[in-house]
Amino acid sequence: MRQTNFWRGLALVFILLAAGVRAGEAITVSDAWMREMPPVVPNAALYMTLTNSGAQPRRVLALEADWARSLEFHESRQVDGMWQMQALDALDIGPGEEQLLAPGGVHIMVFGVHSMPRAGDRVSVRLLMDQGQTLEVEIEVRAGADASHAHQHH
Ligand SMILES: [Cu+2]
Repeated sequence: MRQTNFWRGLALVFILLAAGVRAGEAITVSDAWMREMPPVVPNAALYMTLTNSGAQPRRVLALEADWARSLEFHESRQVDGMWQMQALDALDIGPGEEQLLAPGGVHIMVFGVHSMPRAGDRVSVRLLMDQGQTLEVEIEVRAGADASHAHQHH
């Protein structure tokens, strides 16, 4: 009887571990990109789509990249005809929801770029998740000096 309980307990542990792994994989990232900026510009903006296919709300707590000093979630908003950006503490993605990070809306701001990536490069950023996981995301660098969203107000 004691043996049976032991094995049952062990089986439960494995089920919980498997559930934990699944929860960590519930967030997927697609279409991650940034626009190449002139080398003199120290900042850049990243865009991507985050999908939560799990049953739990998830949160991205922080962001890291080896090629920049710091990263933050930002939200662009038009207030009285002027574009303003506000830093967000974290990014929430509800169960079954999609968060579209795109120009003119929520985006990831990159500060203190050590060396501006060039069009065609691939760089990576790390998303630090609420349950301690880290999601490594590959960013495609696209050409085009679109000065309209050059974040010169930083
Ligand atoms: Cu910004």
